[in-house]
Amino acid sequence: MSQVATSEAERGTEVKSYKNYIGGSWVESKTGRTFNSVNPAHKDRVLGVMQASNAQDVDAAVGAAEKAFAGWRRTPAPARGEIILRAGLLIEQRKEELARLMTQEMGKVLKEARGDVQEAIDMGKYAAGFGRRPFGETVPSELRNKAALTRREPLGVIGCITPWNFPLAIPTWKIFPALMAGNTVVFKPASDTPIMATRLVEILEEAGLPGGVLNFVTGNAAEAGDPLVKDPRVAGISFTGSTTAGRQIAEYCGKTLKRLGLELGGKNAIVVLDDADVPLAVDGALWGAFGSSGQRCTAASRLIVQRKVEGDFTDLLQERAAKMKVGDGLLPDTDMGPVINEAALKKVHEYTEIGRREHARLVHGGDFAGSDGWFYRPTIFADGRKDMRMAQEEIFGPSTLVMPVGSLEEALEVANSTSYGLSLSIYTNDLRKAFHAMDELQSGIVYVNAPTIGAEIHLPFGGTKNTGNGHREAGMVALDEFTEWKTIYVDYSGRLQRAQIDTGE
Ligand code: UN1
Repeated sequence: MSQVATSEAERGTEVKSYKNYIGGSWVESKTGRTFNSVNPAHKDRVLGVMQASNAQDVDAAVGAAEKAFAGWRRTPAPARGEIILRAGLLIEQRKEELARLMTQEMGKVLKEARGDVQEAIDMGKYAAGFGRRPFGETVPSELRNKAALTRREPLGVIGCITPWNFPLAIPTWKIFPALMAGNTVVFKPASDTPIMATRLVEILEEAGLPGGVLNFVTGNAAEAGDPLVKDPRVAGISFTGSTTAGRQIAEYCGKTLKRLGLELGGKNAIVVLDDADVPLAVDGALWGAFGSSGQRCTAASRLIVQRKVEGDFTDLLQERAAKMKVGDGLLPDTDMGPVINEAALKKVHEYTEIGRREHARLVHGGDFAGSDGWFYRPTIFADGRKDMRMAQEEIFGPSTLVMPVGSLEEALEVANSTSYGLSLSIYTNDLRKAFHAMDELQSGIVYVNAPTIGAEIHLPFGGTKNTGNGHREAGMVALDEFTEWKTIYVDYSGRLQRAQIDTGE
């Protein structure tokens, strides 16, 4: 049986053009310029032609969002929830089609693309429920005949700037809670996965979102992202991407006191102790390091292994990595797809050179894996030390470093020795050691006997140190990024009552 790797979109001669979505209409960019979305597994295949937007387009999008805000914020939250739920259900109906498109545009294997789509479905169902949950508190006043309560208020226009590695899940982590809280949104997706983003906007339109509530512009960071961040009518920015870009955005938002949620880099580690189930830890390491070709903020790019099991662990890891098939993610026997683009491929290989120069021992991979797309072999270095660049810098590709350690304390110290703090994991069968690690690991997410990836949408997601600025996405706390608290006092005593002074009367 021949395997079907290409889709209609890829085989068809006609390449579809996609538009921006502003004020409820699909429109072309004022620049008249376009860019292509390509398949990273077949770099000559153009999937779609996109609008190369600039400040003028962003200006129109923000204007539309600003205009729609008054109506949307007054729309009852349960009614907002109905629309988000419908969007979630539409995504569910189209799960397979969306997953296939995602594999073509982003490269991750179909099974993982389905997982990404599933996260969006989950987020739709979960966020819709925000519409019928109490958001504030009613608390006693220190005075008689006085009520005190709090409630969440939307900020206004939110700019959502999203990455390509989770082209559906991450936009829904931002857009669904932002809309549920009563904000309007301008959405600027990564230029590597704009068709997936377009699909999400189409679905929200179909679900009944009123025009102007969600606006959409495609284009690059300098021409479209930057004006969005700098527009004074934008009350908040939610950004997932590199720490370098996040820092620049934070500088601007700091100066203008604009609300900002950042989800940035990671240098995540799996700790494997002597007493661990080694084959289970190897399963976790393979999934953590090479899932999505290592292109997750949560990827396990360090494997900190106690010396007694390090040899067995590394041998088994190498053996398993050698069996992995790299190729087009639509093919059923592919274990790992390409990286996103040429720059990413070069960066991964540069770190192979850096690893060699730093005298890490190359155990597997370290080379390109075919010329049709941006393929790299799963790469494993051993003999890692915490002062190596390989152990400190985010690679964002299929490359991981085994780092031998002597004791639990040393393992924790090495795990905490980077400037990032997203996801850390430990494999051990010793309850006391597991709990000690939960106390000591410095990261927003800790896993025990599971790899560094696998976050679920109803729990907070985010990291400490240079991974972010303290905000968390997903879970109930997702609303913190997109709301202000309003505290309300109602005095129905009919006389002046002074807090702190007239108490007890
Ligand atoms: C990311 O890498 O940017 O836990 C998000 C995980 C996924 C989300 C990752 N559910 O790996």
